[in-house]
Amino acid sequence: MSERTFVMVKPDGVQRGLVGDVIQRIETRGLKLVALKSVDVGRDLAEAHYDVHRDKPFFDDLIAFITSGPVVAMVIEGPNAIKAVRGLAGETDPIEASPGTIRGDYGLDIGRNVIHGSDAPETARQEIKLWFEESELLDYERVDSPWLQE
Ligand code: DAT
Ligand code: MG
Repeated sequence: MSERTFVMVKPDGVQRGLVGDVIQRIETRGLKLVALKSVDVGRDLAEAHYDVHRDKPFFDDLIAFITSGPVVAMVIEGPNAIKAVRGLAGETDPIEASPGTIRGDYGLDIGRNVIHGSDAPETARQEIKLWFEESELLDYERVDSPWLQE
């Protein structure tokens, strides 16, 4: 079943020059880029995005981090895209993330974990709506799709 997910390269990933690597992993996995933009995240957008974590002790640090520099925001589509991207990302805490995952290859600290990916279909819908206008989401087929899916 094809689905869409919201993906973000966080400010640490942008500053460390990891945007291309993250996108390459997503593309070569066979997932489709539906939308892509750089965003200077303001406080309102950051708080809306992380609203579910508002009461957590790390909330203020999380907002400070995510507003500390540009991010790259994406909508990614494909079969089980949510699970596929979460798998590419690895565990939330990079120390627990397997080598071969983005966080396992590039992270050491839970507060600098390079990438965000939506965790469920409803969250994905909310996050895509929060970050993108409907007109920014492209509708096209990858020419290699018959070679990616039976
Ligand atoms: P994920 O990003 O894997 O979906 P999450 O939604 O639980 O993880 O948390 C959102 C972000 O908040 C996470 O990427 C990093 C930060 N975070 C989570 N738990 C944390 C903790 N215990 N201490 C510091 N930061 C934390
Ligand atoms: Mg999450």
